[in-house]
Amino acid sequence: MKSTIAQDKTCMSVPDNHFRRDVIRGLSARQKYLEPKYFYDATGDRLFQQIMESPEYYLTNAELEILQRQSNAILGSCLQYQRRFDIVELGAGDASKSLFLLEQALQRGISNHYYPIDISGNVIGQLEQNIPGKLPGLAVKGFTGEYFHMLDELARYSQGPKLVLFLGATIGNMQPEEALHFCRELHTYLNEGDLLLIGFDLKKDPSVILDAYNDAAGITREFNLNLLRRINRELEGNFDLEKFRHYPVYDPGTGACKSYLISTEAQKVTLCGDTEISFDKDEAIYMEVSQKYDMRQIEQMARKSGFAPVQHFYDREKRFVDTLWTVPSLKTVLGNH
Ligand code: AVI
Repeated sequence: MKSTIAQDKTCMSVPDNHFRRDVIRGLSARQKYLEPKYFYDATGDRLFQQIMESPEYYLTNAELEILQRQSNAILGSCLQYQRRFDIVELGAGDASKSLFLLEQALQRGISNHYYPIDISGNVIGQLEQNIPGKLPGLAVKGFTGEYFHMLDELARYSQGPKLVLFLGATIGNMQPEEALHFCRELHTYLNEGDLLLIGFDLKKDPSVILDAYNDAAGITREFNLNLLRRINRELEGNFDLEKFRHYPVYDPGTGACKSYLISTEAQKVTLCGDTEISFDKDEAIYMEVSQKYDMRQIEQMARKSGFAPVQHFYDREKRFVDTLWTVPSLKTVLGNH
């Protein structure tokens, strides 16, 4: 399979930004790819909301059930390590799940500071506006930007013990090695006794997983195609969406559920005025991984990144887990070797 790619020549009408550079780099690679963070423009946000409400996408309800039913137990477990702590959330979104935990933590006098971090300023603005009305007494200070940059910022506001939430199986959108690297880096921002509650989607019946990324109403298909639409709009692209097919695959051996867009014919697409991308018939654009884990892999990831697993919280059907990890004391770490 051979495809020819013209170099990006500077086109004045399309600004030279990260999106432009990342799209051109991805579509010029041998295995073409697009970065999933770019799914989330205003239409992408709306489509993702619809995915979460679709009957096939079990992840959101499974995790909601965990937070609804077990927030008290989660906090009980945290109390073994800290009497009071600030709650930090990475990728807070609308915080609809974390609200259960925040409410219990506030009522029990365990926490009255919530620091949501999100890449979207819109999301943070909404949280700062809405949460104080729902949970009076909870101080909310949001941060807009990349997680680790914002954790650096946060250090100026919160120096005490922390519970960090990283929910929604967002870690699944990283390859396993990348996820491990991410957890290691997160560990460097935390202190002994700090806590991390992290959501993983679990390996299960492969057809249940595949259906979640191939819903009958075609919302996930639209969600993927919308990124081509975004390229058309923001980078003066001319993708014909009719000529790309949504193709998700799940490998029960590795736990990787990957989404591709397949070019249904040989074609050329132009971006940014004069950058030409050639597609062979049946050539794939790799769009996203949604990695599934088993508990052995999760515990291994905790230990390899310097955390100690504390307790696992499952939904009733054991489809999903929110697992609580802590930063152990150096004494404990050395004692284990
Ligand atoms: C955000 N993330 C955890 C979703 C997932 O399940 O990987 C994104 C998604 N992509 C298609 N459907 C949902």
